[in-house]
Amino acid sequence: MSIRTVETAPIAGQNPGTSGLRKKVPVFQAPHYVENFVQSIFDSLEGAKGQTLVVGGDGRYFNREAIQTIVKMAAANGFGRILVGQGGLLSTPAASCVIRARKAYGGIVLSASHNPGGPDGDFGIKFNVANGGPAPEKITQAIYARTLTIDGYLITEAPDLDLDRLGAVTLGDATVEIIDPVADYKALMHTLFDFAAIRAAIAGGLTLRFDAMHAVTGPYAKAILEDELGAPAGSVVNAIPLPDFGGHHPDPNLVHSKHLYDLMMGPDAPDLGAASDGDGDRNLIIGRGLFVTPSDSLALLAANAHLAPGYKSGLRGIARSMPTSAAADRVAARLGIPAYETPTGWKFFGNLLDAGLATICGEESAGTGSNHVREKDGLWAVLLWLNILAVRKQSVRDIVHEHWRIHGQNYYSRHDYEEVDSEAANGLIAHLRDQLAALPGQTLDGLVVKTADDFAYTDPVDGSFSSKQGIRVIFEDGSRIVYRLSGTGTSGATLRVYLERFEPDPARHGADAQQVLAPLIAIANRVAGIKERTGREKPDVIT
Ligand code: VG1
Ligand code: CO
Repeated sequence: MSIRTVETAPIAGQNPGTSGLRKKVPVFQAPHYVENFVQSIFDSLEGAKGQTLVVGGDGRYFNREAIQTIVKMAAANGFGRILVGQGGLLSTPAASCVIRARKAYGGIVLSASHNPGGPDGDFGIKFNVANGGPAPEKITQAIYARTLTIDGYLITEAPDLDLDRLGAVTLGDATVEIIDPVADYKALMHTLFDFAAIRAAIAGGLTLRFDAMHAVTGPYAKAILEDELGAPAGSVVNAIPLPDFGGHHPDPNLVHSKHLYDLMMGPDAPDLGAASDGDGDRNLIIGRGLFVTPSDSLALLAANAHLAPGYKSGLRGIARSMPTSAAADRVAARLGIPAYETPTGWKFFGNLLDAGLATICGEESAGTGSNHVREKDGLWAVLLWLNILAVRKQSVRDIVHEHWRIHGQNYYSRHDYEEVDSEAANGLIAHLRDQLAALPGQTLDGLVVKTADDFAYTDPVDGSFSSKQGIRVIFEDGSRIVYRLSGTGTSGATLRVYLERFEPDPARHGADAQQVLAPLIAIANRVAGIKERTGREKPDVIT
């Protein structure tokens, strides 16, 4: 088998965002597009010769084609062993798990996560490092820099591999092994959760519905929730991964999981409703009659984690992304452990987890996870919830209300304006930056601005510095408005407005968040001039 060197030229725009390089499928299908980016990854690595690389994706359109190319390039670039999930599948948390369990050098994960798939949908490529987590900014910046100068790539001349047949084959000097995508992950879950207790609770009548949204989590959820834990067949729905996710948007929020929400609010609701996204790293949690905001879910999981065997000795610390509500901080304060506030994106949790500073991390965007891998993990969150329900033998609603009584409630919502004109969105943020100095001390609709800034973060472990991570306007009463532009979209800009208000009084808990936050929403719209600058009357998605 020969290795071919192919001449190429730089392609503009191969700049990884919040979570890897994401573009429309036709962009990735253009000549040399995948090859340039993948070679730029390999060119940015040191000491990869002879090492193990993990490759897999969420099964979306173009997954298999991209994997064939990547495997042939990895072999040509000197990797000794390439592990590929059967059928080209590996959820993001499972990829992280396999990288760690098999002591790989790193992994390439193909996914555009919650973005739609199909021929006109989105695709993405992400590189993860040896700890199993997304490459830190230092590396993604080096990869991008390389894409601007690249002039050639290496690829093994070979017929396509059979991605469906388990076992090892030789490709040039490398061995390619097709592995069961679920096995390592399932084994890890067994070390963390009390499967016997959950199984007993389910046998005793605890009911659940898990919507895999025709994305990658289906096989994992079937194997664990139905086969291992005994949930009746049909508890996991939309379990077969499809290249176009069945035409749906695999984003487990209240818009795209409305059917699940309606079920959970209706008379036939099971005890727990959950869903995961395209690549399996997000989770939606709905109790019977009660949606649990991701920020609250993080706080609740942290407060109750000790009920699961993997966390029985307690947590070292809790980390959340800056826009995530401060509910988790209240738990950390009560437990007497540190709380960390990082920029958006899981890559910022890696150092805290590696250094043992934090045990549980989470984001308001429906991502929660722990030190068991270095990605957020949708099914892990569902299992931890089930473990808690099995031990506490209370409803989700009762557990949440009790949590609020102890800690207070952080009312929270995010408003997204999608596909906004990029110039208008950048102008809006610039306009906010211009106001930062003048805002503190001002009274807006009766609320006094305490501080206003552009969030910047210095990593406490390696000192790396990230600036311009979101505009914060914080009021005297602790209420908060955060504005930032998405780093995962593929067309135009997405403006995210995050709103939060703390309510200590139990008599006022459990009200409608949009109503409670209405005064803050009005201020947020006015200060940023959202209507004037974007032409939008209302957000596209409210979560
Ligand atoms: C979004 C979320 C962020 C998450 C990221 C990747 O980023 O806000 O919290 O880490 O998606 O998640 P942004 O830049 O669009 O706000 V996933 O499940 O898309 O890999
Ligand atoms: Co995802």
